[in-house]
Amino acid sequence: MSSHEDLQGIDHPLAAYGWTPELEADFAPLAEAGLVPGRVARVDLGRCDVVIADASGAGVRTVRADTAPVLDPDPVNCPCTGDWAAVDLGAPGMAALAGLLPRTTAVVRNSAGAGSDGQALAVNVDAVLIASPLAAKLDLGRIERYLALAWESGAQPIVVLTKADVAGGEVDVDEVEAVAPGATVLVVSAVSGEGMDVLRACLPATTALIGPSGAGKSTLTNALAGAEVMAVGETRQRDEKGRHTTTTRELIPIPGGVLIDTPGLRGVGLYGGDGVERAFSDIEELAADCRFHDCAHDAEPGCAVKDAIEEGRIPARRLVSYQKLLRENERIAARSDARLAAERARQGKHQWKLMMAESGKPRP
Ligand SMILES: Nc1nc2c(ncn2[C@@H]2O[C@H](COP(=O)(O)OP(=O)(O)O)[C@@H](O)[C@H]2O)c(=O)[nH]1
Ligand SMILES: [Mg+2]
Ligand SMILES: [Zn+2]
Repeated sequence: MSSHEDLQGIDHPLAAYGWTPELEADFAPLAEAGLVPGRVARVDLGRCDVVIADASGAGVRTVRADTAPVLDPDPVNCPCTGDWAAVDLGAPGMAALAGLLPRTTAVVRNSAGAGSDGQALAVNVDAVLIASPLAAKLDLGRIERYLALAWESGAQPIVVLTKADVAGGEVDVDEVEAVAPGATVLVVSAVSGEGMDVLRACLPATTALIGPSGAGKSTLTNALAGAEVMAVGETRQRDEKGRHTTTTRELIPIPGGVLIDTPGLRGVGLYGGDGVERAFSDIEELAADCRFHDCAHDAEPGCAVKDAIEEGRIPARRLVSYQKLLRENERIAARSDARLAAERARQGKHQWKLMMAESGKPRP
């Protein structure tokens, strides 16, 4: 993960967007093939905006590109804001994405609905800012859920308690730090400027901003960008007929890197992985001292987690929250196993058809 300083060392207009010498080296064969590197700034149906070096090679420009060549049956693997792409500027009709570079990190949620599809919210990010407003009563359970999602992405989570100006100086940072082991907790106000310098100093090359709608994400983005780049107070976008449109996630240049502002999410379902274990590393560590290795921390004797709760070292609420998120993750894992099995079955059929075409009759 690159710091601002590392990036300033390379002479490429996309360096301001997080392009590194390592990426440049990986890209060399694609450049040989006449493709140019670009960073996906936003994605719409079948199209995306991608930032590439301009003709002078000193600045950048944004081009519209067709995403059809890189669409994938699994929505998680479809182009997402933050992807590094190989762009074919000479494709017939309009520029097209010819490939996506392997991702370093991905913030993925279980998309709403009954299916088991995941949805990538932001990829190739170094840090995930979890915005939580001090204007309302702190929702620790929600912060824990966002932390599990952030840890699972592979990026470093940072909890940002926003709207400090309306909190009246009564912010219990300790209480939030207790639910965020391994993460930094900051208190900021985009209105008074409190904490903004500390936040700026924490930001790596690429940062994603997540949190419920109204948390002050777009206001924070504007403050960090030093310009009104995102509409404030807009929780959902509608098209001219008043229908809700695809929610947009935008890549915004800020001094020293880029920020991905996400629209307020109704819910963030977890999408498997070990993010919950990492978000609850305090409980995981205690559990290692339980007498039974498969202790459910319920009524077993010698339970180190229950002991910690009784002694007031962790709140009972936190154990309930941990177990709830673990169960949710197990459910989605079971569903995606079923989906993978179905996919494999389909692929099997497809292979069989191909073999039949070759030999004229099905193999036994
Ligand atoms: N007092 C105060 N209000 C804020 C602050 N940041 C955002 N707001 C207000 O909170 C509302 C939601 O902000 P917005 O940035 O749109 O939140 P988003 O939905 O997370 O993008 C708007 O009315 C903002 O003016 C802040 O630091 N202090
Ligand atoms: Mg917003
Ligand atoms: Zn136990």
